[in-house]
Amino acid sequence: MSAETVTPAVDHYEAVKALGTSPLWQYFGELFAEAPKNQAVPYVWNYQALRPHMLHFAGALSLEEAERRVLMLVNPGMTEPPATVNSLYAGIQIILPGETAQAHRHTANAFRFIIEGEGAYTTVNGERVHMRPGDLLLTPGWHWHDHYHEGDGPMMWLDGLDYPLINALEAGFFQLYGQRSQPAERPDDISHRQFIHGRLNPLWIQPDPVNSPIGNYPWTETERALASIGDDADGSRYDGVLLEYTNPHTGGPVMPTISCRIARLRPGFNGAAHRHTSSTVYHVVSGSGRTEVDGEVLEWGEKDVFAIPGWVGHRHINGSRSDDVLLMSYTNEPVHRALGIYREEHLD
Ligand code: 1HN
Repeated sequence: MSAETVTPAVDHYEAVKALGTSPLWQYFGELFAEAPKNQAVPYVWNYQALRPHMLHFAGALSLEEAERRVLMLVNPGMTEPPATVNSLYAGIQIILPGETAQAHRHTANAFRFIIEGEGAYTTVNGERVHMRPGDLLLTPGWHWHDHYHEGDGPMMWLDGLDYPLINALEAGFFQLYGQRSQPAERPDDISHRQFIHGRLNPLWIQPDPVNSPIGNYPWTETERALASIGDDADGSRYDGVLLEYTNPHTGGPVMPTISCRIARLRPGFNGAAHRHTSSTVYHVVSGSGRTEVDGEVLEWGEKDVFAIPGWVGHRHINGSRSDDVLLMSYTNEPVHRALGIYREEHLD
């Protein structure tokens, strides 16, 4: 036997790990998948099942105890942190007569789509914006907002926010106003009244570079637009008569990260199937139908919310012979387009 000393084998994997590195070849397939592998799954939230619990919490929890009385619509594939689809969140909020949801602001962009009740308003940067069912209200990032209900009966709406994206970008800030309500400093509903949706714009308003200046897109105008198109338009073979709520200054989406839309699926509409990288949350304003997604069928009815994650093939169907389906939706498509990563594929 020689007296040679045996040099212990160096574990290069351990050594490079201790040096703050990682071999790319062990991660390559995961980091560079052939196509996106989304965490979110297609899912339907049943409004009629949730409603009694919303009413329960309205009685059980005051707005002094909860910043906002909201049930988050959490995608089973995206529980930590909770999100509804990849970059977007949805929740159902309830407020009772006489209550104030205190004034605050955050860098996340938000909108509300009113589901039921009347007589509440949101004050957004000093403007009182009144809510009626079907209205779309905007609270773009860093705008002060508080809600007050001066009507009768509970008021419920869908909240949509982009906080999953804003937090992923580490750009989340939040601030309380310091008083529960902001003073009304501008005439009520003025932002809606002084814009006729991009066709007549007040020239004294300095455009905000990214956000629509309109506080409320009232349902009466949305209905009028759909009625004016009537049955004469071709519509999209995927989404029927699909309209985008626009920023009157740019013609683009209402906020930089969220495009809000309304679609009419005529009786018997049988959409073509496609998939796209952007993710979408839908709210059924009226009617009922189904969405076929890769190997699965989502059945949805009035006031339900459903999620279609990115790159999931889907087809919308209105099985009714007599009734329209009206679908409000919001999507992160503007983010994908701005970054040059939007892709869409026809299936069938
Ligand atoms: C928020 O500020 C509201 O202002 C609703 O009504 C839902 C969800 C997450 C973060 C902030 C509101 C919210 C929210």
